[in-house]
Amino acid sequence: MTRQGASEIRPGQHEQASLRLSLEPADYLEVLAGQVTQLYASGRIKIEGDLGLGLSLARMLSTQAMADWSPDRDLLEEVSARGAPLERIERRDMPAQAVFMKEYAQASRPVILVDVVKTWDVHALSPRRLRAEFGSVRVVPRVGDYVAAAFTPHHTYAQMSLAEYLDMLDAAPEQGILPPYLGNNAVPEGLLAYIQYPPFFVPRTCGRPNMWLGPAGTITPLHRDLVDNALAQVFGRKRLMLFPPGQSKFLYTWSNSKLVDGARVDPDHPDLEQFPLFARARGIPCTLEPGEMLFIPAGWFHKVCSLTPSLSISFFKLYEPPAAMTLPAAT
Ligand SMILES: O=C(O)CCC(=O)C(=O)O
Repeated sequence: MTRQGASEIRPGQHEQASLRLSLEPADYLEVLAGQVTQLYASGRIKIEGDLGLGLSLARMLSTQAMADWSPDRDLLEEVSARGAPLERIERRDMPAQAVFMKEYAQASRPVILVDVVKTWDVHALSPRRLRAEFGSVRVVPRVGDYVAAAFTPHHTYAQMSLAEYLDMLDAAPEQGILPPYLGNNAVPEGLLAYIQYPPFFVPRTCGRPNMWLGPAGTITPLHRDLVDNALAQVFGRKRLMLFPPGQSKFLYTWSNSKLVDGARVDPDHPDLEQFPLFARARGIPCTLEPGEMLFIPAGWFHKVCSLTPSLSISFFKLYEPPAAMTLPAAT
């Protein structure tokens, strides 16, 4: 790969390569299955050169391989605008599958399910048990200004054991300083036994679940995934602000990815001079409590802030188009 010039893929080595990724051929399938951070942390992918760029390139390969369909942003925006505008996110037990599909997934309506995570062995995922059973697992938390770097290859990462990371979990948040965040890391193999896929996703249509572990004060800035997504709160609390897909015109979106759009405006501190249309946006706040699972339909914008030390697990339905895209467009 080279920094300048038209892109060209050829076998062999570029004499001015700015980045080199090496891995065993057998691990390539693991990359395609989304195991990038884990492979890197365990030394199975070697990255010479810019780490942020290397990890993001490897992730891009996997996204490309998984989603062999293309998101239709207009359709997602149109479908979500069909019902009455949501005032708040409903909380309820998981309904029958057919009801979930019709009233939430196909209707592009987020919902908080209060009974789904209750069937997990959440004690096995407590900081104490994580340290005891998985403390030696190598992890690569985001550090620095990962909010500014979000959805770009410019992330910086630290490398440590999970036990070392857990030592930081109870640190009090410091004003204006982002704590290191173990965000969007594939759930380590041994931990999968304690996690259950949401009842409304067929597991083979999802990528590997990702974990989001961090102290109070972590932030994932406003963005949307163009895939159906479920966020399960294992411990701790998170505050979210959601915006329906149809409000993309007020949020100053940008994208360098097939499946994620960033938003340049920060809903908690909007700069209305720079982003005047944001004054017309209507966000829906909600707080995710331990044991709750939020279904985020494809295309819904969300900003996520942890209020306490927190562990969430996310499930992205990557291998199939969003449910809301399976309905015929309104005539
Ligand atoms: O929990 C977080 O910090 C972000 C989660 C998220 O953005 C997602 O699941 O799509």
